[in-house]
Amino acid sequence: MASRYLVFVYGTLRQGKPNHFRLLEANSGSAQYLGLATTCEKYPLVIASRYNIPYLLAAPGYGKRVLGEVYEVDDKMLEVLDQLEAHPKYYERKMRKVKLEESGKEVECWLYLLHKYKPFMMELPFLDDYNAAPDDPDKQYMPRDDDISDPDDI
Ligand code: PCA
Repeated sequence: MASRYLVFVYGTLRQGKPNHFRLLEANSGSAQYLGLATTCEKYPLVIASRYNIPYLLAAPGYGKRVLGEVYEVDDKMLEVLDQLEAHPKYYERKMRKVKLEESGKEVECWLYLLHKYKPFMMELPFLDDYNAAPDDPDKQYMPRDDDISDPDDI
C-alpha cells in the first residue's frame, strides 16, 4: 500500500501563493487538503533574503503560533516538495505538532524549518499568517529558476 504523509505548509505553498500549483500537479503525485491548522508551539515566521522567502525559523518558543494548511500527500509529492525546499541542505523537514482548526485535533505533521538562519532574522517582524502579510511591493516573493540550496543566499 502506498504511504501517506501529513504536511503542514505555511508559506509559498499555501492557497493563492506562488508555489501552490505544485500541490495540484497530477504528475507530481497527489495532495489532499485537510484544512487549516496552527502550530502547537510558537515559531518565528519571517520574510527574508533578496527573494523575500518566508522562513519558519527553528527557534521554538519565539514568535507566534503560525497558521498554515495541512495536506495528505503521497511519496511522490513528498519527494517533489523536498526537492523544491532543498531538504535537507536548505530547509529541513521535521515532524511537529499542529492543531487542526475545524476539529481541534492535534496531529503530527511534516513541515519545513530553517535551521541555518542568521541572527538578524530574529530581529525581523514575526508573522503568524503568511497570507495576511502586509502587501508591501518591496516584499514580494521572487520565484527563481536556480537552485535554492545555497545557504549563502539566505
Ligand atoms: N514553502 C514551504 C516552506 C516555505 C515555503 O515558502 C511552505 O509553504 O510551507
